[in-house]
Amino acid sequence: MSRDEVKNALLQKIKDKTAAVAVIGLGYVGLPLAVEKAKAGYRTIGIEVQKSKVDMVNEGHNYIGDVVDAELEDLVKKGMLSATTDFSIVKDADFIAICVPTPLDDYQQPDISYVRNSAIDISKYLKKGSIVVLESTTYPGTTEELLLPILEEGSGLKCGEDFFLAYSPERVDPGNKIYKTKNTPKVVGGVGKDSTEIAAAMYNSVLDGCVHEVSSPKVAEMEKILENTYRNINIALANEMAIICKKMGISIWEVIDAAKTKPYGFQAFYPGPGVGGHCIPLDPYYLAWKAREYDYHTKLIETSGIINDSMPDYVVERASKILNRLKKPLNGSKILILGVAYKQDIDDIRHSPALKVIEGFERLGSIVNYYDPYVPYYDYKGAKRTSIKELNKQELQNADLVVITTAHTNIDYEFVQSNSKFIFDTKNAMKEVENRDNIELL
Ligand code: SAJ
Repeated sequence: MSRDEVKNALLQKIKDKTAAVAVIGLGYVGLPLAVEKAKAGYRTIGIEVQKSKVDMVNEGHNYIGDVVDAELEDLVKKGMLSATTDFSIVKDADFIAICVPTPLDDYQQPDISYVRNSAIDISKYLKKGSIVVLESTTYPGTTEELLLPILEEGSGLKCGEDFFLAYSPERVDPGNKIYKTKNTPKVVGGVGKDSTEIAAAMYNSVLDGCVHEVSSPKVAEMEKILENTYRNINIALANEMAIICKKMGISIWEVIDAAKTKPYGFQAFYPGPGVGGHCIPLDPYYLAWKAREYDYHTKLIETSGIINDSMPDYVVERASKILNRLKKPLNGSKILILGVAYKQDIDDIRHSPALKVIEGFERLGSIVNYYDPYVPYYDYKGAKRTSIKELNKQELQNADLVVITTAHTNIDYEFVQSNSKFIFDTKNAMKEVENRDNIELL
């Protein structure tokens, strides 16, 4: 088959929905994507290393907040969606999406091993006339410099002739009630025009949001890094402004609300105990690492990381001053932490700054309990912790200081205010509470 025949055959399969889809990694990105592809009519198989997740999917049991339980169950029952740990199903796959983690190692260097290992496993079974699309956030160059050679060498196929390759960054915002996988615009950059066209055709057939085509995978990789670095740096700005405002006796929260009245040229970011999640605190370091290959040091990224990473200790320092005013040493004081998830109304604690705040208090001898309705227990650095069962009057009055680190919206903050000795609110979660006598804001 000529290259055009290979391309047109794949485009036809996408058009008539006979293309077989494989999604590597069934996490907060992969499972919603697999569900959307199956809903669009493509028989979809998720390849997941964790057997427990494979079993849950095959039993029709959902484990991702952004996926509708009944939809997943129905798709599995109909045979449109299934999961496996076996990569050999790639031999029958026409569209293969890689949605695996791209974490940092202990030295803040990219850990690209999940992407590399997925590519190696795919290359063993990759068939002629298929397309591979990487969705994981990564440094510019990953698709062409890392993925492409592994797929060609392992399969003996030629990219752009026998198979196609593209990058299309995931844009999942866990817990976002408005923007989901289906209605969020998608950027696509292929290795050559044909790869871009094929990848765009697949996303257009599945998603409602617009598909924005760019000239190369590098552009798509870099735009995703820009999205998240933009957030990281602006959060650092909000944090630094909060520190300055405190010194000047100005409310940062009032300042931001005032700045927000500007209808153009300003987007509000808010200070907090630090930056959590699996993207914002990590992704900028993928760029910082790659930039050094070009003898460039990303000063702004490094500085924003230093500011954001200093916030947990700043929260502990501020709390110690509050307790000092109450004539209570930090050492031996009872602290109740409200919220350990990395952001409101979700159950994910990855890189959550609240965990570092708790560590900071305990290092100075405080006795710390936490309450998080989304996180009944967690393991952190080998220590298991359990949330207090109920946020009742006794638990609140028991605490010398209540520290709000995650602004969950399902907490009765009026009740918290009227039953606590003192509250340090680092997220302005209590903005609707009238009586401010025992509340201090970051
Ligand atoms: N945070 C602040 N101040 C702010 C905004 C956020 O302190 O003004 C903190 C949050 O509390 C959280 C962290 O920063 O700890 C990250 O917050 P986030 O809202 O960026 O949440 P993520 O990381 O779950 O989702 C982000 C997406 N968020 C939004 O676009 C709103 C988006 O950047 C990416 O699509 C996604 O990560 C990803 O997977 O890359």
